[in-house]
Amino acid sequence: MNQLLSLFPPLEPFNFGFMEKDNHRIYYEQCGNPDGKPAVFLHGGPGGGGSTQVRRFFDPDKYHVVIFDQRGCGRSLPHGCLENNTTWDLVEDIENLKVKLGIKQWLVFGGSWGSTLALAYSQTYPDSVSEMVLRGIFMLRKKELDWFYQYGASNIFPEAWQKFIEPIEHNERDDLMAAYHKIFLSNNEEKKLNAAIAWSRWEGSTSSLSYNPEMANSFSDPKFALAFALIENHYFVNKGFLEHENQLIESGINIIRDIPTVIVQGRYDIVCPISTAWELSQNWPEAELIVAPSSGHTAFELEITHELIKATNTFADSYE
Ligand code: STX
Repeated sequence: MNQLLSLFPPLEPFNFGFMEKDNHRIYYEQCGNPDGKPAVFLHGGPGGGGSTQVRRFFDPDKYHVVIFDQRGCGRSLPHGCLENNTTWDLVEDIENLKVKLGIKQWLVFGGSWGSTLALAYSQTYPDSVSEMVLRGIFMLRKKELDWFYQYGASNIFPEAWQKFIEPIEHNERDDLMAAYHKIFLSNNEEKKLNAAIAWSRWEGSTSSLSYNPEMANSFSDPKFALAFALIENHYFVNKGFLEHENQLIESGINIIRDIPTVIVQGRYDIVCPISTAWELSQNWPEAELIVAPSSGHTAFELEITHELIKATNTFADSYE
């Protein structure tokens, strides 16, 4: 491969604010060129929040990038709030934000849970979406959740797995999702926080191709971990609030078939194994699937960053 494309230089938003809805205050920011091609960034988790790094996937001269923190996480308030917090609330938030900012259509960029939400949004508001760039495909189906939270990924990262199951009593380990849910609903704040850190650290330990202690540590930050773990677990026990589990990957595809889309997937993604991206692309051959051959899950794997930026650059060049 030639020289890999890497993140654009760090930048500050030209505007930020909060969108008030229900009991939530949703943080958003606008970066890049106000007259550029509109794009919205959907972060993962759910519950992961945005970051200053994700601004850097878009050429700031060419793009008008909107980044927001989904309900209950990142800079949005109240922190960790699960009330009025479903996939369909988030879909409405995206559309409301678009209208509020006077945008007609935008490119939707999302990885992991961001790819789930991108499909839910585009299948609800297809006319709002000009293109999509999706990464590390996650469709929130039982087999995907079982792989990561019960049996599968456990075989590849056994040291991290041991720490993940530690907060759970032996007799409850046959359903870790439910056991964690019970703790998260309890009033034992100390136990809850320790469990949230263990839950979150598991994902931080498995997101890079090779174990990255910095990433594991950043996921262990108590404030981050609490929202991340509570929100993820809430969405997962509720099966993503989908009508049926193949809604996004099968029946919804006809609605978005013609939206130009690039799917970037790490071959060795342990959080969201490539088989899901493959199934998606079998159902949606019009979308371009790019496999990063030596990469794991995160958008910051070098090959994945390269492919994501290549995709945003290509779509920017077709914008007049
Ligand atoms: N969750 C996968 C996901 O969406 C099962 C995800 N993984 N890590 C993240 O999101 C962040 C980097 C946003 C924390």
